Amino acid sequence: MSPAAATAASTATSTARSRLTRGSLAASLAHPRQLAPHRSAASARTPRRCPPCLASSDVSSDVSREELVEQIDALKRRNEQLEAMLASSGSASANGSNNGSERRVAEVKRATKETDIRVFVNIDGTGKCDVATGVGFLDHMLDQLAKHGMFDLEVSCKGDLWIDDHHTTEDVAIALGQCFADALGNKAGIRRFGSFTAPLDEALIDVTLDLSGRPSFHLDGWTATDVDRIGDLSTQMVEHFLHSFATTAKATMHVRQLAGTNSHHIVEATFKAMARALRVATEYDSRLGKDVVPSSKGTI
Ligand SMILES: [Mn+2]
Repeated sequence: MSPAAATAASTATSTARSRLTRGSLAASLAHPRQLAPHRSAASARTPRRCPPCLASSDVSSDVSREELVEQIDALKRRNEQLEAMLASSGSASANGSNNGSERRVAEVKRATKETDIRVFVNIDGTGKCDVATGVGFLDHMLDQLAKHGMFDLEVSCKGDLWIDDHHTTEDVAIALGQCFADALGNKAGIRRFGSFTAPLDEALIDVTLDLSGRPSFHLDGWTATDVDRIGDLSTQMVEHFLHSFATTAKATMHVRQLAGTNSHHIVEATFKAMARALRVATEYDSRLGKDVVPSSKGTI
């Protein structure tokens, strides 16, 4: 039975009940000709069209009031189940990621003597971010990546910060790049290329990337390293992070500073531009079949 039919049954039943006078209610429910006139040859006085769902149900002339109420309740429950099924099937097709069958998510766990890391990425996310690396400014940058890339991102890292921020920053980048590579799979149907120029006050940073399968990283005119540290993150490690990410994500990535003097602005604009460029490159191309790899070679 369709949800519409179930709704019709419920509505028709309540309509039938509302037409009964108060005095005849019990008797009429005990003899439910008004609900199922087609079952009663003697009910020529009340020729009414029978709802299709009642026609197929087991309403009979000797059914009790309690049984009728049970049947009505069962119809309502079935109606709710069907509506829930309809709602869930609707959201699944609206998601439509990875040929409509697979979610573009990945998790990487990486444990060494230097760091113990878990990273989870949902490419088709909403920008939810739950990160704790122990390096505050790195957490802030990962939040930019999630928010502006519309990725859901979870990162936890217990690193050897008593030494410095090097292993933590580098290994988070390695796990993150691996997550993107894993979640994107064969990259069928995606745009593959992405480019974005992000301003932040005086800073203007362009990130152009190609999820090419060939790791290549280039940094041009980038002056954030004019200062040694931003908060608890050494600026040299930002370059190392970007390079490590591009390597494990197997992406070609160019970062160009077009303007900027404040290192905090330069780094933050870099992550925002990278997030937006990644968002474009990982999104599905509506003109490309979802099983088509965007490469003249046929594989990336
Ligand atoms: Mn290193």
